[in-house]
Amino acid sequence: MDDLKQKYLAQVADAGDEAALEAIRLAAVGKKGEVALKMRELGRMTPEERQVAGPALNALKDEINAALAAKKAALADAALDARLREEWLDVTLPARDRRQGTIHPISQVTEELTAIFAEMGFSVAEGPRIDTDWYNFDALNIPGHHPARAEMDTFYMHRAEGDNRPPHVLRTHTSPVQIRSMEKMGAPLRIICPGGVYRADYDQTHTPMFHQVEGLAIDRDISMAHLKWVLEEFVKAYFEVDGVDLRFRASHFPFTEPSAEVDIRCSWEGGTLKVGEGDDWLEILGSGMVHPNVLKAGGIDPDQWQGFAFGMGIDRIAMLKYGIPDLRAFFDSDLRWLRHYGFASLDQPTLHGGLSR
Ligand code: 2NM
Repeated sequence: MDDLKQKYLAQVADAGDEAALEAIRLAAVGKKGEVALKMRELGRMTPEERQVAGPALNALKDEINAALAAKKAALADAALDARLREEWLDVTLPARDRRQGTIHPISQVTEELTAIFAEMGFSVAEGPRIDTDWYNFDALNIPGHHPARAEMDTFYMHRAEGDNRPPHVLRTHTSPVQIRSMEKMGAPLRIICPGGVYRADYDQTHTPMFHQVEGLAIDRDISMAHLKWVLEEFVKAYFEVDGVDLRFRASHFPFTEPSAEVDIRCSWEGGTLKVGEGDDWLEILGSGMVHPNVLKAGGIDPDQWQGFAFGMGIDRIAMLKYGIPDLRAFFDSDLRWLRHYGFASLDQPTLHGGLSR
């Protein structure tokens, strides 16, 4: 028995992998292994002999099993150590300042306006780009016959024949996110919703996917005066000028009443845009007081709460601020364009550190 023990413990110690251990286990303590064969001899022994040999064989079996288990654990530890040595990575290495990639102007401008509105107490809300026509249209007081709903402008998701669920669309504005936010968070509410939107349109000034930011402020007694102040602060901070004139022109949107389009005073002298001086006017956004039907759709009582809302094109205000002439180039992924108009990846826009450098 001592020979058996020496033999198998030595084999276990020498085993290089799990397959070798399994072979040893079968040969030693498996059903047809050497220890099992010895146990079969117990039947031919005298009771006195059996009383000595039985427990000794069991102890031998236990000892070999324990050695196998210990070796298996040791092999796994060694394998893990090897992997850790192999796959080691120094996460404290400083970032390379070589400009490999750049931040796209749309991302840059989104960060800029997020910083500006955050300072005024607005948080960022996001939602799905594919939504039901209820969130995209009905909840926004856009009736079934409204031209904006026409197949021409809206991308409708394909439905299999016989599938009678309400239609899904690619959102045509970020307003459905505002309805979802009203439902989720209730009033008072102060949010901006930046993100990609879709309309079936393609020419010099339109791409089928573009970016919008919409703002919404709901409280007990919010008025157009609050809207005007917020927009003035935004325009000054965004265009990095000390003063600006805004012009509110009466307009119409289904989701606001009254509604206004907002122009800013500017000059185009020498072909470059200067905001806050000159005799030209530049339309940059639409706005108004949220229609009671829209508040109701968001689960907010229009007798208790009111709010203002506005929306503008991120791509468009990016072109204006950074002198980018062609909208379509935004989505061409041309590396030369991205290097020219892109922003350094480590410069985060902040109001104290500067929005743009
Ligand atoms: C605009 C113009 C005017 C707007 C309205 C809402 C909502 F969901 F709160 F009713 N969000 N955004 C709005 C109002 C958008 O874009 C030109």
